[in-house]
Amino acid sequence: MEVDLSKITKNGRAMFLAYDQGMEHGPEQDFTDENIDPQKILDIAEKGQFTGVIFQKGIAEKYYNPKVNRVPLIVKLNGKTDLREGLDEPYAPQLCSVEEAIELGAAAVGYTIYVGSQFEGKMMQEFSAIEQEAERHKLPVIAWMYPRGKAVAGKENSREILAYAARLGLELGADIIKIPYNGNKEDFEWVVKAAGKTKVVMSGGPKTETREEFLAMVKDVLSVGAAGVAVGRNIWQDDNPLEISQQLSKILFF
Ligand code: FBP
Repeated sequence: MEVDLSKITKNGRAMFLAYDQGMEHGPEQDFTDENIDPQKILDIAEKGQFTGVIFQKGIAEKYYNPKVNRVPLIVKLNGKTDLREGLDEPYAPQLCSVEEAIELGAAAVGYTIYVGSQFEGKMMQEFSAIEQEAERHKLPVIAWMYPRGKAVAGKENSREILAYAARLGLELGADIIKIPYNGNKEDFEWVVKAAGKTKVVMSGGPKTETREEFLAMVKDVLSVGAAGVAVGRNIWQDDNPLEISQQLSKILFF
């Protein structure tokens, strides 16, 4: 059964603000005095009219108030740090349940699968259990489909592996997949086709040198059928996050 995505999309398009990098990369790598404060990111998500803000449960619990905040909450259910050894075979354990996410006010949940990792099977199993539970609550599930690990080393951004990851998302029952763009429109068109009825959103990656570069990538992926973006650093590391949010919103919705 197809789940209703209207709470986390506008005109069928998604504009999600990702803010789980504190866990994934650590404060030194990504944050300034300004954007280390989750409240500031929540304000950007609200004022920038994002269709979802992505938090881990701890930030959701301390900063997000479903009675006050209008931007829909997407709770990331698994995660890992950048510190562990053996990162060439990554595994991000589940840290939050679907039920907990619902109590926090979630309109959707997210989970990363490192496609190609030695622990891929474990993540596929965890994801499947989440998907089953979320479906019972009619809650959309977003899968971060990230090729990683020795089996795909050097091929993470290839058309073949990205399309494989996208297809896996469809076959596992994801409602939306979030996947990197390799900069080649034709490749991404194939990725979108591989995902079938599962919607595809572009994950942002590190901040590009210019805004134009980032916005051009957004236009590219939309032109070949992507349903939007789930981005973080390119927004909240910008000198004027609200201005770039408005530019992004124009591209997505007008
Ligand atoms: P960005 O737009 O900042 O890249 O955020 C997208 C995202 O998927 C985050 O949700 C996550 O924290 C991060 O990228 C993971 O990046 P990576 O696995 O490449 O280090």
